[in-house]
Amino acid sequence: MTATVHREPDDMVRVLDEDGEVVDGAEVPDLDDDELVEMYRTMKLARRFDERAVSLQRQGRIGTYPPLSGQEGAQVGSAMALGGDDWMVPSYREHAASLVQGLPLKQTLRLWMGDENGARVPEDVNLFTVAVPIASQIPHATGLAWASKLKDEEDKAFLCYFGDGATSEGDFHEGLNFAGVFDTPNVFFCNNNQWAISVPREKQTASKTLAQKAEAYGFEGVQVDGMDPLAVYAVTKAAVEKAKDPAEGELRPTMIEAVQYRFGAHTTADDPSVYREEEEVQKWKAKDPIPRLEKFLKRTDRLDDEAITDIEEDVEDRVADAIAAAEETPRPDPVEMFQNVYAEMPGRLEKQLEWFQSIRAEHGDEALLED
Ligand SMILES: Cc1ncc(C[n+]2csc(CCOP(=O)(O)OP(=O)(O)O)c2C)c(N)n1
Ligand SMILES: [Mg+2]
Repeated sequence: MTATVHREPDDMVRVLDEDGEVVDGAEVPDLDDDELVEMYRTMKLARRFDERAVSLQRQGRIGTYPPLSGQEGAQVGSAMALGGDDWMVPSYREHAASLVQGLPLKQTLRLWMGDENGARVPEDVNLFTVAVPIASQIPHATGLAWASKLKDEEDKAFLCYFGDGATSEGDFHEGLNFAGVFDTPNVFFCNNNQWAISVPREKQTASKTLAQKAEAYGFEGVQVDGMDPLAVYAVTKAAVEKAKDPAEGELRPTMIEAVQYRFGAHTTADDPSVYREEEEVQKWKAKDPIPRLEKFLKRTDRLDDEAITDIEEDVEDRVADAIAAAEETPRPDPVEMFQNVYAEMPGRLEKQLEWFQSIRAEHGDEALLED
């Protein structure tokens, strides 16, 4: 299996072609029928969740939302490759990966509805909180993995997600450099979705691939077709295994560049038609990971139209339940904005809180909250 990560950085790993056929020489990863169908179901759930979340934002029921459509294969494929003791360190678009790791969809909705409690990860879920400052989670992931190594744990890998844009940040280089030097059990997973808001991949770096940047830090970088969930699963699994149990003379970390596309806007605050051509979007939509896996599962008799209808009904219900649960949750008290930032509130924040309480007393909560 580790052969998957030992290759040239531009030798892209593929299992399924755009028609869901297994490409020549590729091996379907070792997942049983139920797991393969579960992969499909989770990708469909993520897609439907995404559509509904964008619609909720348009209706004013969510503040801002970063859509993931197009990226389901990379998220679900990689997250399914983690074992029960492994950790996930996300960026801000990993709603599907976080779901696989155990974060309820309701929590993701609460967060983007502006409730910090949405970022409260359940105690038994090995997941870090959403990181919006680009690349800031990368040194955190290296630190976590280093701490684990210093404690001689040896049974945990730390998977960290970030975007193509993040590879231009100092934190990316510092995080990967330390990972190489301290030989930490990390998997750095770059979701190269071709755009960093309006900045295209070509403006991000003159390097031929993003994966090759890992070579400068002494460990493997590998490209994978990020719209092929089976290829993503295989590569991530191999990288996780290497992180925990490297061969003689081999370093633990790997950087995976998952080449993919975001079909929608960067966030609901963005209009992508201003900076990219519809033709480009259509070109990538032909690579959609969901019909690709569906065709493969149908052809190999693991899925039929009846099962797909059942999955679609189940997905609809689960998304509706998550939305109802999120909307039924009592709104947080506005003073929570001031809490949980510092262990001890600094004077200037105390002053702002006092001022906030005074205008609240003067005008009443009705004037502060939207309808
Ligand atoms: C340090 C920092 N600088 C700028 C921003 C504003 N910002 C938010 S998302 C983004 C683009 C990130 O692109 P990429 O890393 O490719 O991730 P993607 O959103 O495409 O998944 C920028 C510049 C930020 N959040 N943090
Ligand atoms: Mg990007």
